[in-house]
Amino acid sequence: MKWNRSHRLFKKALELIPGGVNSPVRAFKAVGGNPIFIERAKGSKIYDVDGNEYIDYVLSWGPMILGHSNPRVVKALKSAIEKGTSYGAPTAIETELAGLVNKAYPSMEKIRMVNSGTEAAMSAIRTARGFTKRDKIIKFEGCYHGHADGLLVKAGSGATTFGVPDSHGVPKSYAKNTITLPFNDIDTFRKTVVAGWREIACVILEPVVGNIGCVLPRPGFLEALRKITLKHGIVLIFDEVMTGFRVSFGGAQAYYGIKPDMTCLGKVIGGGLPVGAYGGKKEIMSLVAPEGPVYQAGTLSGNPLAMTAGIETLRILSKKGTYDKLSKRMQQLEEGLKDASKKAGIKTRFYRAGTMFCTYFTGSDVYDYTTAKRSDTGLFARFFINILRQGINMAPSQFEAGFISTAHTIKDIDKTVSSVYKVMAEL
Ligand code: KE4
Repeated sequence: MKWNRSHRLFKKALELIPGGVNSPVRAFKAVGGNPIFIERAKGSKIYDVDGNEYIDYVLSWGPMILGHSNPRVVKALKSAIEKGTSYGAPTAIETELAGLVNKAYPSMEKIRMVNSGTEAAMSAIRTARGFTKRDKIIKFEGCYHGHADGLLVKAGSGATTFGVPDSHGVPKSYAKNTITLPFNDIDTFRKTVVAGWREIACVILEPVVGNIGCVLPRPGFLEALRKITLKHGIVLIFDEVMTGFRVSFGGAQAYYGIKPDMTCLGKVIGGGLPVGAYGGKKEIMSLVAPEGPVYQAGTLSGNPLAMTAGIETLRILSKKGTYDKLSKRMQQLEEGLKDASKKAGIKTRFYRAGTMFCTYFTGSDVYDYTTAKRSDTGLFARFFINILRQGINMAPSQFEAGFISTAHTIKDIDKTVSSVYKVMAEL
C-alpha cells in the first residue's frame, strides 16, 4: 500500500499547522508513522489521496453513524445551502432539531445548541455552578469532556494517548476546582461527596467511557451516582457527546435507565457538521442567557447546515429497525474479532456498548483508567499499522473507541475479521 502523496501533504502541513493536524489524535503519534490524508468518503469506506480504500471504523470519531455522504443527508444539505449558510438569527429548524433531541432525551427539557462537544461540556458545567452557587466539579480519570481548561485534568482521548492528561497552560487555580476520581469506584466517590458536597456543583462523566477505549459502568455504579448526587443537591451531568445515539437511540441514559440533571450531546446530532448541545431540567436551563444570568453565546450556534444534517440524520435513525440492524452488525463484528484474536493466540479484551467498541491488547479485565493503561500499546501500534495496510481504518490509539454505521455490510465485517486474524497471526 503506497502513501507517497499523504507523506508529501503531511510534510507541507507540518510547516503551517501544529503537528500537521487540526486535532492531535489524527497525527498517528501513538502508533508511529505519518497520518493518511483523506480525499473522499462514501458509505462505510474512506479513500486516501493515494487512492487506497479503507473500511472505516473511526467514522469521524462517531458522527457518521449513517456512513459517509448519506444520500438523504447530502440532498438535504444541497437544498439548505442554496438558502444561505448562516444568518445569526433564529430559525425554525433549530427548534425542530431541539424537538427531535427532546423526544429522544426527555431529561433534556430545554436545550441550547453550540458548536462542539467541548462547548457543550464547559457550558453545562458553568450552568451547574450558576445553579448551585458551588465551584468544585468531579470528573473521572480517563473521561474526556473536550479541552476546556478545568477539564484537562487526567483527561482521556488524545490527552491520555500522548501522556499529557494534565495539559500545560492550565493554571493551578483552574485545576484546583476539579476533583478527579477513579471510574467505577463508588466508595471513593461516596467518601469524597460526604466530605465536600457543600462545595461540589456537579459531577460530569461519560456514562460509558469512550475516551479510554470502551469502559462500561459496573452494575449499580450509575444508579449510586444518581442517588448520592440527588441527596446532596449536586448536578449530575451525563456527557453523551459520544454515547448519544450510539449506545442506543436514547443514549446511555435510556439504556441504563438513569435520568441525569443535564446532558451534553454532539457528533451524531450534527451528521458530520460542527455541533454540540447541552440541556436538562427547565429549572437549571432557565439560568442560561438571555433567560437567566449564566452567559453563553456562539456566532454559529444552531447553524442552518448543521441543523439540517442533524435533523435528517435523526429522522433516519428514528426509523423502526435501524438499531436492530446496527446491533446485529455489531454482534457479527464482536464475534468475529473475539474469534480472530483467540485463533491467533493474542490476548485481548473486547468491550462494546451499542455501536461503539474497543479491543484492548491485554489479558486482564478493563474497568477503569488504570486497567486500560495496562494494555500493550506497542503491540496495538504494530496491529494498527498492519491492519491499515489491509485496508481497515481503526482509531490510531489504544485509548479510543471504534464505531460502526448503518452502511457497514456483512461483506465489510467478513473482510475486517479475516484481515484482523491475518494481522494478529503475524504479530
Ligand atoms: P469536541 O469538542 O471534539 O466536538 O467534543 C469533545 C468531546 C466531549 N465529550 C466526549 C465524550 C467526547 O468524546 C469528545 C470528543 N471526542 C474525541 C474522540 N475521542 C474527538 C476526537 C478529537 O479530539 O479529534
